[in-house]
Amino acid sequence: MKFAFLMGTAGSGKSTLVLSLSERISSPEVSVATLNLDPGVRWLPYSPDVDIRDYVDYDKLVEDYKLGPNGALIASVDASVNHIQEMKGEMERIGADYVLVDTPGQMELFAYRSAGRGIARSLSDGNYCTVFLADSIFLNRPSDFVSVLLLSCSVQARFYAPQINCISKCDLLTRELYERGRLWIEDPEYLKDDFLSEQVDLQIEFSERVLDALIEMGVLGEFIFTSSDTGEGLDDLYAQIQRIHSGGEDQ
Ligand SMILES: Nc1nc2c(ncn2[C@@H]2O[C@H](COP(=O)(O)OP(=O)(O)OP(=O)(O)O)[C@@H](O)[C@H]2O)c(=O)[nH]1
Ligand SMILES: [Mg+2]
Repeated sequence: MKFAFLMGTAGSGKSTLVLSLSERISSPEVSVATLNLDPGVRWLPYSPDVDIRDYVDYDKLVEDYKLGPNGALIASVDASVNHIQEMKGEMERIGADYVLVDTPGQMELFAYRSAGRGIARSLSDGNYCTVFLADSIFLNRPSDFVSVLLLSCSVQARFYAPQINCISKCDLLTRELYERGRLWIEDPEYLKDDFLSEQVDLQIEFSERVLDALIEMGVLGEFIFTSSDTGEGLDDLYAQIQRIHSGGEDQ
């Protein structure tokens, strides 16, 4: 089983992409299972084959420990670790070729707590990649996009797994923003020019160094524009997942 963990900014379209990508990948030859790891989610656009909510009761944690919404989410994600073997057993019984994993809306709960990486590694026996979704709204301003590049890097640094970056919901971009975004990704010098012209004096040196480091790390040039609405980029995304899993890049 090959796992892809979808992570990204809140509301970036992770759950919807689990549905659209699973529909795109599924065929008589290729089977796909879905796994929901968001313990607090009320409604999902798909019916998960395996669901953390069957093991961890978010509402009960709120009640029993008098936790606020974020405290209960943290406790829920941490409690998920105790159920890895049961979820793994369920996944093995299903025996799909690919498992698409939906993660909590509050990205930091999964990405930045040790529970997240532990769950990813144990569930998949290290056979996983991460898919980072940057909402297309972050293409509105150069500084927004640079911030989301930093987020993408931080996920990469945490999981240290092969990572695919996507600009999600690209159908919502105006033609102008879409083309400017593509230009930024294809030639970082355009992003640098636009980014630096947006900064005020004191920020320029710091900003330039941050962006130079991102460019040097090669984070740009690897973003796929995806849309669950129009299906744009889904074939590319699947091809990248296949390439990672067949190319010996597994962790
Ligand atoms: N136009 C458009 N809307 C989308 C797309 N993908 C998701 N949405 C909408 O964006 C909203 C959030 O989508 P979700 O799939 O719930 O996003 P999420 O990242 O799982 O959200 P959280 O788990 O709450 O962080 C919903 O209203 C979706 O219908 C897309 O490709 N295009
Ligand atoms: Mg979601």
